[in-house]
This record gives sequence, C-alpha cells and structure tokens, in this order.
Amino acid sequence: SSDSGSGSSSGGGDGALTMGFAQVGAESGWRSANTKSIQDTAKADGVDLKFSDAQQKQENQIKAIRSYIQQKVDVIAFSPVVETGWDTVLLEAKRAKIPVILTDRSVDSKDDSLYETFLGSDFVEEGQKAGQWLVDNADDSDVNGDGTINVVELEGTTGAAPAIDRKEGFDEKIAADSSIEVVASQTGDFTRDGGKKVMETFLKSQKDIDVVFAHNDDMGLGAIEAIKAAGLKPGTDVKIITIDAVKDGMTALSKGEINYIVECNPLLGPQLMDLAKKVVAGDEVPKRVVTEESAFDQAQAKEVLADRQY
Ligand code: GYE
Repeated sequence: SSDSGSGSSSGGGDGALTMGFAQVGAESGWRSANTKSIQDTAKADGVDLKFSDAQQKQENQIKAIRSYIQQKVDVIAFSPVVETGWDTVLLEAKRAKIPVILTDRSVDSKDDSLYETFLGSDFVEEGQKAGQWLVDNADDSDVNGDGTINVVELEGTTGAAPAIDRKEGFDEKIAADSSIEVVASQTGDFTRDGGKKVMETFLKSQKDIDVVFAHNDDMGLGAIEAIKAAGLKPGTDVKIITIDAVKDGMTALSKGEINYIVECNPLLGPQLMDLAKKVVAGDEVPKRVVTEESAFDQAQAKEVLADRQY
C-alpha cells in the first residue's frame, strides 16, 4: 500500500535503517531461534534494531509499538501475540507514516491497509499435515485397542493465530476418520511447563489416551515428562504429534518419544530484513509471504538431526 513508509529517513540518524521489533516473548525453542535469526540478520545487514520482549502480553507489545512510533523508527515489525485488538495502535503507526510488517503471526483485522505485508507460515496447513498423519497412521495409533483413537490436544496461546489455525487444520483432516476423537483440549500457552501441567491433568481426568496433539514441540516435550512420570512410555504407550521441529523436538523424535513433527521455520530474519528494506524504499512487496516447510517422521529426524541449526 501506498502512502505509509517511503521517504522517512528519520530514526537512525546515520542513514542506517532503524527497525523496531516487538517480539512475543521467549516462550519456546522456536521463539529463541526466531529472535536470534532476527538479531543476527539485523547485525549482518547493518540494520539498527530496537528489540523488545513482551512476555506474551499484548499490552506490552502495544506499549513497545507506541514507543517505536515516538522514536520515529523507519519500520516497525512485530509478531502479534493474539490476533485481535490491534487496529488502534496500527492506525497510530499509519498516521505517523511508519510502515508495519507482520512477522510470524498475523492479525485479524478488516483493514489490511494497516500493515504492508505478512511474512510467516501457513498454520492451517501445518495443522492439516498433523491431522493427515494421524489419519494415515490410524491403525497404529489406537494404542489401547478399543476401536477409538482418543486424542488430547495441547493448544497454543489462546487467541493466537497458530493456535486457532493449527486446531482448524487438524480438525478438518481428522474429520475423515470417525474413530478419531479429540476428547480434551486445553491451552498450555506454548510453553514446556504449560504442556507438562495440562498433560498431568489430562492423565488424571481422561481414560485411555492414545494420542497427544501438541501445537508446538515445547508443549509436547512437557507432555513427555508428564507421561513418563505416570509410568508410561511416550511415543509407544501414547503417540505424540507436535509442530515446530526445533532441535529438542527432533532429538525426542529420533529417540522414538515423539512420532511425528510438522516443521515450522523460525529463521525469518533474512526475509524480514529484505522486506523491510523494500518497504522503506517504497518498493512494492507482496501482501503475503509464506515460508517453506516440511515434516518429519522418526527415520527422517535421525537423518537431519546433526545438521539442525536450532
Ligand atoms: O510454533 C511456537 C511459538 O508463532 C509459529 O509460537 C509461532 C509459534 C511456534 O511459541 O513454538
């Protein structure tokens, strides 16, 4: 879109591009890899990066964005912790003629002139890949052998795009097999501790859990701890499907403690800096840039583990 952005050479002072980045937090291995990618690329590209960690709180992100507006940065990028409630602050950025790039997570807004572009994964597709794997492996996944595949779901942060979309994609695919049933679903806030605590309550409240679907590796890793503490064998007595494919997740997958991981690529730094330079220069950029990713079973995890960067 047109009027926001080009020509604002303020902020840096020395001519360097100044970016204000409002990060979600440090809730997961994925997030740490994402932060490192952004910081490393900014450094390598000579981008003056102002970085803030919102500790998974929207109000902190809004505060950070307002301070970037006040500091007259050249471009604001952020990964919105939840989908809704951004219009006011994004309008403030627009009025200040500071372009905004959504990174990793998107917003749910009717007005798409409030941001230049959205760079990130297709979370619905990730959920679909997870659900499709379960449908394809349904016979092996009825661990308790009672004809029903009881799935417990560890959801990401309530209201976050990846939590909403991954659930949607998963549900869509498992609908093809009436023996698969999600018997309980609760948020673990994308953290290892959250996943562990929710899994502990599931293990008490649910009978015959066959499968855990965790919206990220960290919650799946927390669930593994809870499953072991209950005297069960993760990956065997309870099948586990997760999303991200960070090193700890891939290690558990190659050890047989997780059964399938859908990849979500956190290394968004290079594409983000590229888009930022174009946006600030007033060049056209696509409204949506989707990251490429794949998925891994246990054998594939063993093959790629040694080369995994994060
Ligand atoms: O999957 C999870 C992180 O928004 C894609 O956030 C990201 C998700 C990622 O906490 O581990």
